[in-house]
Amino acid sequence: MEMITNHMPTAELQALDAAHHVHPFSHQDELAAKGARVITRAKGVTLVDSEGIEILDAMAGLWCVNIGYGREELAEVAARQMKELPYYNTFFQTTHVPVIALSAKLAELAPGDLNHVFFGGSGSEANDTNLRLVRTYWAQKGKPEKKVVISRHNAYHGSTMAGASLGGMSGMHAQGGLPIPDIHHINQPNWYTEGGDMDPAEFGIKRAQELEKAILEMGEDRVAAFIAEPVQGAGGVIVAPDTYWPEIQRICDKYEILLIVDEVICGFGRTGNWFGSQTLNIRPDIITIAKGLSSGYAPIAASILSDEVAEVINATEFNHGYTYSGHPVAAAVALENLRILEEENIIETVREDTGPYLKEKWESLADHPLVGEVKIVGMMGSLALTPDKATRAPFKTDPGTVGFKCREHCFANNLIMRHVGDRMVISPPLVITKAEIDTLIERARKALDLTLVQLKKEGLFK
Ligand code: PXG
Repeated sequence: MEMITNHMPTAELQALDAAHHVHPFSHQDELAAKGARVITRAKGVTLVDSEGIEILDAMAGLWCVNIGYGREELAEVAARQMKELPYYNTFFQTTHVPVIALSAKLAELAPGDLNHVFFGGSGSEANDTNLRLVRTYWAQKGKPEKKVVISRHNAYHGSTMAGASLGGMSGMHAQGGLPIPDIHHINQPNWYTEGGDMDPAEFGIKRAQELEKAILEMGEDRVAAFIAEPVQGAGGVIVAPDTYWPEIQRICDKYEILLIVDEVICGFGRTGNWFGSQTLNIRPDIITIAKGLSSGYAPIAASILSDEVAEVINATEFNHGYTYSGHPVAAAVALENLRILEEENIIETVREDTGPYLKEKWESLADHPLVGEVKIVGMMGSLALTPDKATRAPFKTDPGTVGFKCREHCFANNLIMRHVGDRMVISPPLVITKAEIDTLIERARKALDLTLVQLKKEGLFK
């Protein structure tokens, strides 16, 4: 890629950024002292920074740029839609062509009888919608007391009051008075850190049965729904043992509660099928979608409801909606993104070709002295770092310290790989080629090597 320099020098951009831009999930002062890396353009899986340096984006932005960067078709569709109808709402007895077409397309793609789409602008908004919606659903059915939503520790469902409350991130709950009432968290199916001496299959059942226990303790007449990601993303790409989801499904079938599957990361090919629910054989009543819906080219999200849920909600006025629900430009961009995913067989390629290739290469990192566990489903993977493979021990320092060091080595070597605590995670654009996968693995191994050298020096690895 040729370098473009139609911007201020990097240092000036960083100074202005530090002076006026408040970053999400960041310690502002520490970041300001260092200077944020300025990203100026991107193509395929490659970002370019303000110094012209190319970076392999193994996170697809924030798990979202599924079709890769730089697809002109989406820019053209957006421009065309902006000229024709840049905005209109669907609140007061009106609708428009992009939102109609996208709703119908999503009904066709979504599993089972998930046929009814309520739009928002972000995954957080869609989960806010879900919370109000399931409570409204039960109130409509004459059961206003059924309002508790059960979720899981270390889940991520967004950053709004409802999203962060539904999520199970302790750092988020510690700020701003969360969680809001009537959200209950059970333990996550993270065998590696919490499984102790149990074998994974037994542990999976045990963790799933915490749902049943919670329902029985609170009373079925108080529980509205259970919400979960098929594979926990922001929690560290935690893949539940095989026994977990069938048991969760059995419990959801047995008791009268709704199952909300948060497909914000797993949707649109990430796991090798259109939806994570298909990969893991889950039958949701509601799914949350965002991110890959537009490959991040426009902010758009949705809740997709089953026929039965929609039937109940449709019989009343649901007093809920966002200015940008079903935004015509975002909807048109999403449709074009779905067309590309479909016509270029991108999801099939992940399932049958590049996904298995990435899996083989990613799993080859298991021989590294720092790596205690390797997980991968489709194109989302994780490595658990440990000073002692045999015992799966944590490091003798604050959780996340080592993960952060490894992440710094990745960043310095032009690989974007995130850390969640002491797990390293990847979620590359689905269009990543085999040659690019080789580069990803090479850089990841180099970062692990450099981390190991550093840890030995610091006495954190013997
Ligand atoms: N559900 C899931 C499963 C998500 O991963 C959301 C909901 C919220 O979506 P919005 O569009 O409101 O952000 C998410 C978002 C990270 C990271 O660091 C992950 C997300 C967002 C920001 C950072 O891994 N996931």
